Amino acid sequence: MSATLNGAGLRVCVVAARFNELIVKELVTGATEGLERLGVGREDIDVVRTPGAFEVPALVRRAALSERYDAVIALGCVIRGATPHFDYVAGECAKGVGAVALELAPKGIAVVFGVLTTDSIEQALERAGTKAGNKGFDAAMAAVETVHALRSIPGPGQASGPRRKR
Ligand code: INI
Repeated sequence: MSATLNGAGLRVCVVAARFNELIVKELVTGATEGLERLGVGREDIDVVRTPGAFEVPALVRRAALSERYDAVIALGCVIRGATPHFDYVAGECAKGVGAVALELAPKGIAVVFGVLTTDSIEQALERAGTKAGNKGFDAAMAAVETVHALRSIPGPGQASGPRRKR
């Protein structure tokens, strides 16, 4: 069965870090263009910025719990340096966004991860609209598809009970 990629009527929050802005601004553009291409209204897309990727999960959680959005897209760019900082920032960001995705799944709200974690700025550029597509655009596709996938399954208290064998 093909994926449902109709974004008409959905409200989406894009949470994007400002760190590595050269890259992240391309991800934000990719995400908003992707959402609009799927039918999400321009007025139904909000973009919220955070200082860095470490702060992204907190804003993602606030947006997801606000009851204003059907989907939240996390964007950022963490580039591996000579220090272990990379692992802490990238790890906390991925863990935090993942935790919110699971927390909000029962409510049918999609939370998707479009944060680049790369070894070099070249690799990041490749994934921000040059050689390897645009991870922000991909995240937009994933957000709309995931909203529909989540809502194709009844949430807690919505099912009519398990089918019984006759
Ligand atoms: N934030 C990023 O988004 N990307 C990075 O590559 C990065 N590095 O390399 O340090 C980064 N650091 C900032 C961090 O996300 C927080 O904003 C900061 O630690 C304040 O909490």
